[in-house]
Amino acid sequence: MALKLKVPNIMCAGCGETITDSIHTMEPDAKVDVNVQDKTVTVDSAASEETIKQAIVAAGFTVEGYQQG
Ligand SMILES: [Cu+2]
Repeated sequence: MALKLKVPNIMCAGCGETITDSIHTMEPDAKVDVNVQDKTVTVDSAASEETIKQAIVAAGFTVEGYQQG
């Protein structure tokens, strides 16, 4: 299941790495793709959207919404 999350406070590639690391802490097998320009995070994993959202929030970012794809 792929999820695309809008994370408006992504500012640079470093933010993307922080988010990716946080998601991998909870879901080591997740495929994470951060688009700094669009401020979106695409995650392909078996985890629920709530788990992914929590990982992003735990890293200090805000999730504005998500769509299942
Ligand atoms: Cu940054």
